[in-house]
Amino acid sequence: MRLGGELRRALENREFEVFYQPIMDLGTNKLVGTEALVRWNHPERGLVSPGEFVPAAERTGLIMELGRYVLREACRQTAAWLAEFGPDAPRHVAVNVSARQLHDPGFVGDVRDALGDTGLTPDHLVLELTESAVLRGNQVSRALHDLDGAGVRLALDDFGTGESSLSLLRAFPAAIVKLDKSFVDGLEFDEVDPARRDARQAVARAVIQLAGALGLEAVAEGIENEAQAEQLRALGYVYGQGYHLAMPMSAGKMTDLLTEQR
Ligand code: G
Ligand code: G
Ligand code: MN
Ligand code: NA
Repeated sequence: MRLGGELRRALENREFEVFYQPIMDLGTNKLVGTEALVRWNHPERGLVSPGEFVPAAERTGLIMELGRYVLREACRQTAAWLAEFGPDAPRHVAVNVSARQLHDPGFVGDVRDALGDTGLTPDHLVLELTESAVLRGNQVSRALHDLDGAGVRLALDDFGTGESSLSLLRAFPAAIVKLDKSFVDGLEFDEVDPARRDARQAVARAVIQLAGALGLEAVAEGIENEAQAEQLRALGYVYGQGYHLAMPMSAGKMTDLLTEQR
């Protein structure tokens, strides 16, 4: 079966599962939020990463239905954690949104419905968008302003890798920038090529300064060791995400973690 057809079958069979990766306060090491990351529990292949099927879902348009499922499930689960764990629950969930979803005229309505039906208030939801998704057209801009007006926060994902970061940040109601992991990777040292490390530090510093000047929160992604976390703290980063801090995990595993930390 071709991937497109297989994805439709998988959606019908409820083979997609939402994992959650903690977003941490780098100073206190407390969990502040999560990023929702979809996984495919394939009957033969096991857990399949979104890198392998999100592009196909985008091509076939199935991303619309899959995206609605992830959004709704992430809102439902986060509302449940807030009800069960109160102040110890993650304060927000960040959901990735594809360009194709953002261009759909029904997208803002889908977001409102997901919030309304699950009872999650908009201040607990973050939508992660890439620069290239945001860069296209007036209708997208209108949708983004509507979402911002509704109280949902918008994050620019993979920040620093896109085409026109600076002008985009002025035109777009972002609340959060996520420093791309390519700038965190090798931030701590590079014995072979120290200039490479210096260049990354310069980008990481520029992004935190820009965020400060524009009143945005910055989250550093892809932190894989303590030396990187240390560097980021020294540069002024408050929030971080990465395998060193916590892996993406199932909702059940996250609930166990929240129970232990309570
Ligand atoms: O294979 P890997 O796990 O690295 O792939 C992660 C990619 O898939 C990231 O770019 C991430 O943003 C994207 N992704 C994860 N979950 C979702 C989702 O629910 N919707 C969309 N559109 N992209 C997702
Ligand atoms: O494009 P986006 O930023 O949404 O991608 C998130 C992806 O990065 C997810 O697939 C997630 O599993 C992955 N990820 C999270 N933390 C780390 C990390 O520390 N190192 C690497 N290489 N990938 C990470
Ligand atoms: Mn993301
Ligand atoms: Na990213």
